[in-house]
Amino acid sequence: MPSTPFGSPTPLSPSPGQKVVSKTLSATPLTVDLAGRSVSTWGYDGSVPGPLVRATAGDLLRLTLVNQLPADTTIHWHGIRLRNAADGVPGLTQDPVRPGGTFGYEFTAPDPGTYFFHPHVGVQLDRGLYAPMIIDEVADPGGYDTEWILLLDDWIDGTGTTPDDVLTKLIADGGTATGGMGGMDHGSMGGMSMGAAPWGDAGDVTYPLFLVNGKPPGDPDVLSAKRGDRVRLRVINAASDTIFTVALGGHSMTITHTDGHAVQPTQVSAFYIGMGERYDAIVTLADGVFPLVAKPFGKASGGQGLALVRTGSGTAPGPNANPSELSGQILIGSQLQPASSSLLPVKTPDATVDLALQGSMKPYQWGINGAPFGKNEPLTVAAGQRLRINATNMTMMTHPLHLHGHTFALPSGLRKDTVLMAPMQSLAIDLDADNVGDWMIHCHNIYHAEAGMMIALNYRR
Ligand SMILES: [Cu+2]
Repeated sequence: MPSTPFGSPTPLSPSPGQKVVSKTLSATPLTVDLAGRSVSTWGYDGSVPGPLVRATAGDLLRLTLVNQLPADTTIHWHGIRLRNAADGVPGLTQDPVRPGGTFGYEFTAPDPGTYFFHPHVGVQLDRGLYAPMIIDEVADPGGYDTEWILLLDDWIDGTGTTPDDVLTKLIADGGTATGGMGGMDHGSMGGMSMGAAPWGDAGDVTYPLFLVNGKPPGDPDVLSAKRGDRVRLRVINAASDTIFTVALGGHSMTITHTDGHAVQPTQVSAFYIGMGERYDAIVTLADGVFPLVAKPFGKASGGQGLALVRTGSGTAPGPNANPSELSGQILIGSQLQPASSSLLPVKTPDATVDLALQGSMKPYQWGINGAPFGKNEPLTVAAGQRLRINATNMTMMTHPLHLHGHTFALPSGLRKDTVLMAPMQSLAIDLDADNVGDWMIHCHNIYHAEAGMMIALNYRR
């Protein structure tokens, strides 16, 4: 087998009038300061999160990855409906980028929305290798004064272990050496009235810290604006193993988009966000200092992510701020209703396939359709088909199911590219096969994915 079966992707030339956005991203080892604790990790361009990549829908992006890591890597542009050769999956769409190597990702970003990017190699996502990507609408949507991007993360790298060590231990111990799993009664966690806790056993790894915009609660990011400002929040869950509940103390939020797609505006006190999901919300700011809290769901270790919103004077809430909004009704994102602009055209599916999420903590084995990735049979589709995927979660854990290169519609019509599937839940998801290539469908718990909870969706040629 040749060592470079994929070679370099064909360069793209801009079409007449098309704007080009170029950027170089260097993946390097670095040290970050987490409230006085110095940790070694890997990141993009020397910071965690990495730099924002921003363009307008229809632009041609030319993004060059320079790999200065001591390991192979790639970049996956999460949620973008891009050409297959730029999707960043080693062995499926490209060769891994070797240490010292570079790779040019060139693609048109067709859809506005909130996205992020990260490696698609091993468990590198659980280092500091993630950054936001915003694709703006061609016409200014208006309706808000300012915008804040909030990247949520669970952090363990450099705290005496690495994500690779964590995975090795999960497999060796069959999960027994970690907290937050197997037999915990999450229904009574913290005595909070969470209703029927929807996610069962959530999370395999015990994290010492949770970050918002790269900062722990002991040294939180401070977001400043004026009282009365309308702010667009773009919330991205870049964590590897943590579902968060997000609330802004003293405020309600109006959810406007999920995974880039417009929804019927919905006012909430708090919402769940699974790994790989994004939610946009509009908030009208009150006067004072308020905690924006990302509370991990079902983690035995405690702790939380925190940022501060400041519009006036007042005492800053402490690291353990517990806004009452977290104790009320919490939105499950898949229950949002789509905006009419986000609907797929009405069409009967041309083909149906089954997708069963399977596995267990003990032994630590995860797979789809009877086997781990590499041993399972790829799903196939013909270009032009409306494909229905009958997805079933046959495990006792929640899994965020993520599809590359497309978005899908839930039975309600809600468009997503990542959806939380609760234990034993079934969900029919429809997609239009309009982007030829070989694509991944996988759990966005990066430890589950790396242990085999992935499957390919290949276009028949
Ligand atoms: Cu999973």
